[in-house]
Amino acid sequence: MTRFGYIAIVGKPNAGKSTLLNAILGERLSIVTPKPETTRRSVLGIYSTLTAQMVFLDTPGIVPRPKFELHRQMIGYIHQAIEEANVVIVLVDVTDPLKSILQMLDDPTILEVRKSGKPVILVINKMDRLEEKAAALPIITKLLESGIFKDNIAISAKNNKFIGDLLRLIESHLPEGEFMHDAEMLSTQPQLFFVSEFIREQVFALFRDEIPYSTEVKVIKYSEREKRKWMISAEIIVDRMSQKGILIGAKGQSLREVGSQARARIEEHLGVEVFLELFVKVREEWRDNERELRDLGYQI
Ligand SMILES: Nc1nc2c(ncn2[C@@H]2O[C@H](COP(=O)(O)OP(=O)(O)OP(=O)(O)O)[C@@H](O)[C@H]2O)c(=O)[nH]1
Ligand SMILES: [Mg+2]
Repeated sequence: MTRFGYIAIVGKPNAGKSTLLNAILGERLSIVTPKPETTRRSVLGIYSTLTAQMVFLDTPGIVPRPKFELHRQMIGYIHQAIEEANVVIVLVDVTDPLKSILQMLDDPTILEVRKSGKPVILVINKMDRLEEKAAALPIITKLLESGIFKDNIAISAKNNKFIGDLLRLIESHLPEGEFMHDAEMLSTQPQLFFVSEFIREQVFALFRDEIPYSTEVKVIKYSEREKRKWMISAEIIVDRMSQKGILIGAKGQSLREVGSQARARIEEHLGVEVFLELFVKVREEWRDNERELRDLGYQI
């Protein structure tokens, strides 16, 4: 007998959802930064053992007050993942104030989880940041009072602690079923998507303030070449003219830095050498423009 199912990983921005997906897969598939709202659309990662295949959906963080159409799209991805899921993981940063964690439990996305009747696992993350592990107990007790959760477990995604136990717990809640994908397969999303994400990751890493949040990346050329470096061109899109100069930097220094860091990540992921060409384009207010968002691949 084998088990197969979809698992949605949901939670507040910065809880460590993408870090958890990467810890499970043993691969840096989903981009991680110290800034909240890094993930903007779901990232699909497949984890296979001899007895189970688990398709994880790492979702954008639950934004309580959507400001732009982009945020509404992000929330749409969370709803979609919950709808597809057989099991839902609610990931909580143990260092977050209890009040804001409890507020999250009243978010429409979590209310949908409640209504669905699907098994929900409370996963307490960042346990490495607690000197006294027992300090998590009152938080866990309070969260369990909500009656949402079937199970709970405390982990450290960053330090790979208790990930095996979590996987066993998930497996016990999965329905019986045949594998839908080859056991070696890591994702069904196109490489183009991951390439654009690795570039965006560097914009998050290297710029401050509103720049990362005003930026999107679109790959415009992707050619796999025999015996030569692969050729990738991408546009970094900003929503105001004044941001273009900041991204490029004096004598193009900043953009070159983004390019060289992103190229290293892309080469590591694809396992080939690439030539990466970046352009900065202004698309005024793209975050609030449905047509622009669709062109950038948002599909909700
Ligand atoms: N100390 C510690 N830090 C962690 C842990 N897990 C994640 N982090 C850090 O928390 C920050 C956010 O991690 P992400 O994985 O990007 O969080 P996320 O939930 O995907 O965030 P969004 O995509 O913005 O919703 C990063 O700096 C991670 O290194 C953990 O177990 N311990
Ligand atoms: Mg994320």
